[in-house]
Amino acid sequence: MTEPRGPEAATSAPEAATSAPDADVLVEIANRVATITLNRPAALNALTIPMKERLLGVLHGVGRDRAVRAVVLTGAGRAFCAGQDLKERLAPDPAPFDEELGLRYNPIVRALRDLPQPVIAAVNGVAAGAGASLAFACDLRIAAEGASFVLAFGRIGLVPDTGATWTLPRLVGAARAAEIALLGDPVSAGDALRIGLVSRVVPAEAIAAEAAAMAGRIAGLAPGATAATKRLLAGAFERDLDAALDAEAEAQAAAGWHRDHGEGLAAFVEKRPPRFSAG
Ligand code: T3D
Repeated sequence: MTEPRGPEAATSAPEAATSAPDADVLVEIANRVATITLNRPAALNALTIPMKERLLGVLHGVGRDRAVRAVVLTGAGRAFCAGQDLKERLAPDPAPFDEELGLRYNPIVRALRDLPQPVIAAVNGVAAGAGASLAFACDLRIAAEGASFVLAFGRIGLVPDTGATWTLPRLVGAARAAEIALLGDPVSAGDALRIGLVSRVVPAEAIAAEAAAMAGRIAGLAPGATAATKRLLAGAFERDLDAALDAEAEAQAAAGWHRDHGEGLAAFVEKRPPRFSAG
């Protein structure tokens, strides 16, 4: 079990250290769970260029940290994330969209996908624009009762990005995705639960504990098998049945040879909790 870490202790993954409590991206690693908090509450955690670069660095650092078994992504204050900082875009000479997406947003989505650890989006409040897209890119989504998802892109003459046109239909189906993306109406937490966009809705005051408990359960599992399960699920809609069966068989063969499988079997017959390895 890892102790809570400050910058001085995060030697294996320096990007994963919190530089200061007022940093715009916070990361706390405790009990084998990395909690990443978008931290610009006055701007509803809208994403600036430095913030996106920091988030990407943190994700890469966490991905390399074999002591971390699960990740929680959440927002400080009343919002999860209001997407792109629109005031930054109004500054003289803003970054071109292809650069912004190619260098920053899309690598964040790829990093979320490529992390071996499952990522839980703890959607504590509104998730708008690319903020919603980030939540969609996570492996699991839970929401606070007052949270909502808004694909606000159309209102400002933009198209959904940061993976939303790919993730959303896979999460809720084509018909609902079309309504959410084309009309841009907020999806309440209750509706998100009903259509399968989130898997749980909890009172606002319980969301951090709920996410920590879920992450803690994942952190107690065999990390190699968990990473393989994440990969299999992420690729599910890209494979036909034959390919899925082959991918499962290949992953299971690897899991079956791993000492964690032996430990799981031993723990079962000895009626004790398993002690899985670090990766
Ligand atoms: O490079 C690229 O740009 C490409 C990528 C684009 C991806 C995108 O994300 S585009 C979509 C960007 N996001 C939006 O369009 C959402 C804008 N925000 C809103 O629609 C609303 O703020 C919310 C629905 C999210 C919440 O509404 P509400 O009434 O609860 O809060 P508010 O009063 O609108 O906002 C509170 C403060 O946060 C306010 O600041 P102030 O006036 O008190 O100083 C507001 O300006 C600020 N804020 C909210 N969203 C953003 C923001 N500041 C900068 N950027 C924002 N996106």
